[in-house]
Amino acid sequence: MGRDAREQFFYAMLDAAALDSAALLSLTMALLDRGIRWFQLRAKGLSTREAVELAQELRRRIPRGGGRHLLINDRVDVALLAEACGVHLGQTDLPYREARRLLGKTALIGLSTHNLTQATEAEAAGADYIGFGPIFATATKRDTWPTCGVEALRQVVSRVACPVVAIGGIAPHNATAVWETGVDAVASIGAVSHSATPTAVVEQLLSLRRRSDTLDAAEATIG
Ligand code: 3NM
Repeated sequence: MGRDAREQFFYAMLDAAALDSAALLSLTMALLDRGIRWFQLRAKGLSTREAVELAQELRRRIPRGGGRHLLINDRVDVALLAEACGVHLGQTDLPYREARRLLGKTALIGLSTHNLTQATEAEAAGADYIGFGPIFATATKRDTWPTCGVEALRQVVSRVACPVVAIGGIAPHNATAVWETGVDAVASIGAVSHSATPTAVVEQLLSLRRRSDTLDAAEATIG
């Protein structure tokens, strides 16, 4: 991913537990149309065969090039079979080093982290980016770590050099505080997937980022 993750700002989570395949594919197309370029398939409830088929469908819709990236949550086998760009791994998934051995040097590997120690370890291991969360309480992932809050996120953003993606309970009503930490991107499942107008929610999240940038610039001018 390198630093170009900083150009992206919204990291789309395609969760097969939140959307059926048709809705997931149609959301993907709508987000691609709006210029979103980072996508992660989270196919935890699907059989291996279903996960591979869905990943391959997504791959056809998210071809390489133009800065578009498809990553697969957890499943290195699915990523390889779908010729995805890489994987996103949690703390109890395959270790970074083993995933790198299977996927090779050019694959992208993102790591989920939940505190500063994990974040600095993930960066030292070589993660292309880290996910950090859950920032706020979320009903989407019940087996996750305690909420971290925005202050912990701010600390992580200031201490690691690799791109940081914030996740967990992020929605338009609380996103400004998240953007103000200087985080590179936000990810959301619930607020986007459960909305009747998911792309409008993404636009709102992105416009809150622009607004927090404008406020920063104004504060710097005022001193
Ligand atoms: N990972 P929401 S939280 C998939 O903290 C996932 O690593 C998390 O929450 C982590 O639906 C989470 O509120 C669920 O966007 C995403």
